[in-house]
Amino acid sequence: MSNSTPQTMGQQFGRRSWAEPWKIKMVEPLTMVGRAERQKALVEAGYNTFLLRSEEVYIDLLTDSGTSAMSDRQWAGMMTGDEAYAGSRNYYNLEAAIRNHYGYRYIVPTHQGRGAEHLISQVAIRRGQYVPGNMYFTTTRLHQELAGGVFVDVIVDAAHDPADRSPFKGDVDLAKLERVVREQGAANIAYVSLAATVNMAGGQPVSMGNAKTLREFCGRHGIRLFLDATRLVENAFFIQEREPGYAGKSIAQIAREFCDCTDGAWMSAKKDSLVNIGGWLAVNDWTLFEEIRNLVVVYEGLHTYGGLAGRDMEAMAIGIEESMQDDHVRSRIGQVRYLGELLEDWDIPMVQPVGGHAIFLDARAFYPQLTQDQYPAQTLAAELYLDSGIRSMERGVVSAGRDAVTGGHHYPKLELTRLTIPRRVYTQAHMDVVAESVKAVYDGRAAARGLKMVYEPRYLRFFQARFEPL
Ligand code: P71
Repeated sequence: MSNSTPQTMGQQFGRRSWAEPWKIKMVEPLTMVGRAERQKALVEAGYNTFLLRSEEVYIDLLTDSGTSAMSDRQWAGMMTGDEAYAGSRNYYNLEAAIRNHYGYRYIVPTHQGRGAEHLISQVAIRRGQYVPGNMYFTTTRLHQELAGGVFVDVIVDAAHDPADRSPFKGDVDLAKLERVVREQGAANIAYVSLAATVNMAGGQPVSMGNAKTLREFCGRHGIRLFLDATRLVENAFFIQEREPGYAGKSIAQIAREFCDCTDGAWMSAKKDSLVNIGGWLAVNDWTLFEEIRNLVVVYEGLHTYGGLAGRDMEAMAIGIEESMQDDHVRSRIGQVRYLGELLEDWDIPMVQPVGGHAIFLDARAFYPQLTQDQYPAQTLAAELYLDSGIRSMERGVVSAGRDAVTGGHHYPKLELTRLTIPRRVYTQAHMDVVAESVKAVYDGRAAARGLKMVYEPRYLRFFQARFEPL
């Protein structure tokens, strides 16, 4: 949307009032269960919110992944699905939307983000190579490790401190990156893995300045720079808001400028792109693309569908267009901030500044009586569910998993419980309910005892691990 388009009534008339740029056409009833049933459900789920049935949940803030509401245009697009095995017209629409908005030359669809992570890791990492990145993400790091890579965190220190209010806590620390390159040699760096925004840091953005510096640095050393574009649209909003020189540019212009600093990207379209399933991998280099296109048929499907139905690709193509509209992004991040402001008024400890997709409660500050071996963030997620049926997600020591070499726990500095806001799904009144429940759990914090893990799966343990109260 161009900047000359009138956006909100507030912007037209200088009024304070503000509202979502959509109205609701179809509703889905919520289910609410009583406290005794919640207690029972929690025990049956092994105190793991991933193991609850969604019918036992009142307000579902587990994730913003695949949980957004599609628009009427997207649903109409679903009906135009061309379910051909090869060369579906919806694939070409998707390719055009990605080329237009993200700017990459060669594209394969994948069933979701981790399908794309698998492919890029297999084609771009040689066993023993290093992969520096701006903080780990669970599935991203696992695929890098399964391909024989060694992930190295090179994010700025501020990212590890929930109270630090720096505007771009997703930035790569160039001194850290330089050190890895110097010590290991450029030939032993598979690529730089840049996520925008940084999920595990609290949805924190990367500045355009940092992306341009990385472009220059990687170019100089002959290292490729790949982007995790999963929440790039939200990153673009923060650049527009916070970085000098970008206030007059649209989200779409900023997103494109950011991608132009990189050699390719993987995407979980289940976030920014407003679909319930889908992803893609895109690169500019033809030789690399040939390898990707060859591998995609082994793991996902033919290179013109990559595990998706034609209708899914159409919904994604339309979702990409909608996701880039300034009004939409402002409304989406505005809702997250609204919840953040309610909690801040009550001095609830959380990651600051509030990021793009979620509130990240600081479970260490909630429960100073618990060590990380007693799983404070997992405990907080369980307490929130018990209080009000709100489902959140642990993002602490359970998510961090074990060291691939020593087998010991990773102990991340950040021990967080994430309240993730789906796009276009809940109203401001739901946010009020959430805030009051968080406040009630905070008021009862002294009674928390923590949990012990009684079952631990080998990969991505947080999904299926089971716990019991201490
Ligand atoms: C989120 C998810 C979904 C998820 C994944 C793992 C554990 C728990 C929940 C997925 C992402 C992501 C980024 C930055 C790649 C993926 C994988 N996030 N990069 O936050 O946030 O995409 O789920 O489509 O495979 O709840 P995928």
